[in-house]
Amino acid sequence: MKTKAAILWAPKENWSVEEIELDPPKGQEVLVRLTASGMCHSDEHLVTGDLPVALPLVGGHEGAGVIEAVGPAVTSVVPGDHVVLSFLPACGHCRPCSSGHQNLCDLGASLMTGRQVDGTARHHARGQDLGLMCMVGTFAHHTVCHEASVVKVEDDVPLDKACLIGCGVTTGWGASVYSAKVAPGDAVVVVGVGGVGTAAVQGAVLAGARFVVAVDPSEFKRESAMRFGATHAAASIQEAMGLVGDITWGRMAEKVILTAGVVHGDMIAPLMALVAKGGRAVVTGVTPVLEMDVTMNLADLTLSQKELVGSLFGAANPREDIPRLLDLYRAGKLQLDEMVTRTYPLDDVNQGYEDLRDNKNIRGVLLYD
Ligand code: CXF
Ligand code: ZN
Repeated sequence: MKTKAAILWAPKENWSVEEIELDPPKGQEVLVRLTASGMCHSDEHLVTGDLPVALPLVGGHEGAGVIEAVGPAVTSVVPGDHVVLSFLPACGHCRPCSSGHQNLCDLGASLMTGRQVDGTARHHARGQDLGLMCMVGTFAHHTVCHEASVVKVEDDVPLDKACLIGCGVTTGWGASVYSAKVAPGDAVVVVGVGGVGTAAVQGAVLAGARFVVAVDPSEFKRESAMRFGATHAAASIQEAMGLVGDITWGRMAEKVILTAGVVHGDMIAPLMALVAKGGRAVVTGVTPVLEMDVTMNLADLTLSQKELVGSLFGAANPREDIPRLLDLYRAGKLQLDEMVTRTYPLDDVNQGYEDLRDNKNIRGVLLYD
């Protein structure tokens, strides 16, 4: 069939919205008619080259839609099912999946190849095979992906909001709740309050933090974070240092979460200075893959018994946590509607990323109809 998709043909170029050829789903694959896709910063990293992947590729990895057809070996969904596309697959059978770490599913090995699990492509344009961002490619009206990448949700869930759970919201909320293990009474600092950071703020609030300090150079994002429950805001880590010292009587923050758009090794030393004795810093965010150096004071790590941990997709289990977060949304305990700053048709994907670069959006969402 033919459909429309946003393709990145070469680094540093704009997304090209064009008609593509889409093959039918094979084996365990599904055809999804997409309703919406969040515009995560990680797709911008493809453009800047911070995430080196094989091009050309269909962008987007934070989508939701309706199953239109399934391959002969699919068992978990049927046509008509509403689904959220998870940026990480969860097969449910491999060792990580079956031990409660679905975010580390072995099928994730194909994440950066841009190919289907069997190594081939279903998407084609200009006579070439196309890869898929995170094995899903949600900047398109339709896609074909593995059933491990879709999680069935209830029919009444608004898919134009549910799409955010496929990456950013789960990444941030889980960074607070699962990776940082924010506990009642903790002082928490969230560095970077775009989409992921805003979800981290919400997770910290729900977990009972007494203070949540939002750090971001953008005034718009700092003000926005206060509406999502942050108690204080600072424009830089340096500024946060004095503030956190004041409000914790010098103890500093039990939990610090770094969700900057691009994470560099020289951010770690100042980050660790915000952490209290016995506290924990969580790093989630894209880091240029060739960067090897991290600046930090090892004596502070041991003598103050601090922890520094990485977090992928908020250490969440997509099959359990995507429905859990939607339940919280329906119960009014997770704000998703308010996270969507602007919506765009697929044709305006480049405008959406310009707005992201200009710090105008907490989340931009592409809407398809
Ligand atoms: C990223 C993490 C690194 C690989 C691409 C996707 N996560 C979400 O945006
Ligand atoms: Zn993402």
